[in-house]
Amino acid sequence: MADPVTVLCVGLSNTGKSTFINRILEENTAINSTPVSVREGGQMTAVTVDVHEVRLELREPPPSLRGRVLTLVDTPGFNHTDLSDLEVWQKIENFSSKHRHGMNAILYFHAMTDDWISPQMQLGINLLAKFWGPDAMRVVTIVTTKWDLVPKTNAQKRLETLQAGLWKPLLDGGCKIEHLSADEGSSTLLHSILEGVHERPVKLRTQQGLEEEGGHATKTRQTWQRKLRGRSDEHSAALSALRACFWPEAND
Ligand SMILES: Nc1nc2c(ncn2[C@@H]2O[C@H](COP(=O)(O)OP(=O)(O)O)[C@@H](O)[C@H]2O)c(=O)[nH]1
Ligand SMILES: [Mg+2]
Repeated sequence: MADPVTVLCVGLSNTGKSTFINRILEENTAINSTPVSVREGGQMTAVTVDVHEVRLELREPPPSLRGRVLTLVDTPGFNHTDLSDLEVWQKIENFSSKHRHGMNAILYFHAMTDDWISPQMQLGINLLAKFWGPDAMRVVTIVTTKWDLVPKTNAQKRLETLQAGLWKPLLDGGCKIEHLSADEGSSTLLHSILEGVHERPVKLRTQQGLEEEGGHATKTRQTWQRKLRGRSDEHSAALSALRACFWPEAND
């Protein structure tokens, strides 16, 4: 049987990853797939705690993908309410390292309503660039969402700032950008991504034999593990402080 085509969706929480996947599910034939949870009306409830795979058959696949199962992978975002950035990354890393075919496409979601470059946004981009490596940029597409919630000129300005700064290393590596409209467009976008899908999927660099890179990748990995652990500690400290504030008796 032909290998499945795997599309990994990553990005901060609340950027529209699960909504995108659910729209595709509505329009195609799902195989063993249940919809993924979406934040109702943008409420701050915690959703998508685990990496979640949905498998489906496309109603009208591009000719090169006929007869192949499509797997869409939803992931919890950085800045998650209930998970530290380290836990989020470990879940993504764990999933990717078990997925022996690698990823045919990686979609990095960005909400145009996010009007500042948060540390988590920076972290997500860095992990993408460092761990998937420069060769992976050929399968990465930045998907921008929530255009309907921001005045067009503001969004355009934000986009230019991101392209010239935070996203530049990805774009220089050949990563593409697609804009997703709120009401329609998920299937159109998926089709355009699948038409350019690479037969040579990418794997996490850590999977490819660290010795090839003369230990450089190991060092990169250790540095990022340290940074993530630092963020994880901050997260735990913040939660303890909140707990102490709201439920002081719990600390007695
Ligand atoms: N207005 C608007 N809301 C959106 C759009 N995309 C997603 N949402 C809403 O944003 C919230 C977060 O979406 P969700 O898919 O759960 O984000 P995730 O955390 O990245 O999976 C939900 O309430 C969605 O209905 C969009 O393009 N426009
Ligand atoms: Mg989600």
